[in-house]
Amino acid sequence: MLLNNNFSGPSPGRKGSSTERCVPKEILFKFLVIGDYGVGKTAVVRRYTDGRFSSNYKITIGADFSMRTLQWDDCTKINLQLWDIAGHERFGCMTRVYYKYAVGAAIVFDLSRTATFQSVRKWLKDLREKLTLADGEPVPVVLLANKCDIPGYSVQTEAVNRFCKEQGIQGWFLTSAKNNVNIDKAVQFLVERAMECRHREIRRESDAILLNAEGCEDNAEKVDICC
Ligand SMILES: Nc1nc2c(ncn2[C@@H]2O[C@H](COP(=O)(O)OP(=O)(O)O)[C@@H](O)[C@H]2O)c(=O)[nH]1
Ligand SMILES: [Mg+2]
Repeated sequence: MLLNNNFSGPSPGRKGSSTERCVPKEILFKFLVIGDYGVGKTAVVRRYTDGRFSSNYKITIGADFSMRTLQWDDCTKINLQLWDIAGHERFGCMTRVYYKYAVGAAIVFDLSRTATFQSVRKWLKDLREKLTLADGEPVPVVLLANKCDIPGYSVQTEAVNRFCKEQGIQGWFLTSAKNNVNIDKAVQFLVERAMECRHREIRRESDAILLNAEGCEDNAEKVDICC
């Protein structure tokens, strides 16, 4: 298992005021990086976590994960785990194990190979069948149209737009792991969506606690009256 733990300094995320006092928090986000073989999943992950590109990656067996730490705001650090799932594992029973506890996914395709774009639909279906957030909502997804450095690519951007709208994919980016185009932006987008889901979950939990507490007060009053 590959572990690159880079610390990246002040976040592009939401800023907290330095005068505000807060309890320091560390969050772990597990993100999946999925898509057909050869689309550049390993290259994307290495670019994001190492800042490097190689034209010759060893084939990924099963799954690797790499880490990068983000300072989200003055109080919050996010430890981001990027799980690079081998393309040939697709729809096998192992993906279910790798998907577990993930809170976001980047689906990658190769702009110069139309078939890899057509596969995105299957990857998305597989993901949504096997994984939901704790509240039952689908995990946020970002689509990476990779290898945009290759001139004259065959997949049309209007087709990607249409597909994302139709499938409820929140965002997509033209990326190049080779030339470092939009990789940080795409991951940042996913982190923001995952943070929104996390806040929704926290709100839901505190509402439930509040409701329970109100229920207790009601019961307490009833007890008072009857005794
Ligand atoms: N031109 C170009 N080649 C890329 C890019 N990303 C990956 N590659 C190449 O595509 C091939 C497959 O990449 P890899 O990351 O191993 O794909 P994976 O099987 O999805 O993990 C390798 O030769 C990479 O160097 C990119 O953005 N542009
Ligand atoms: Mg790989």
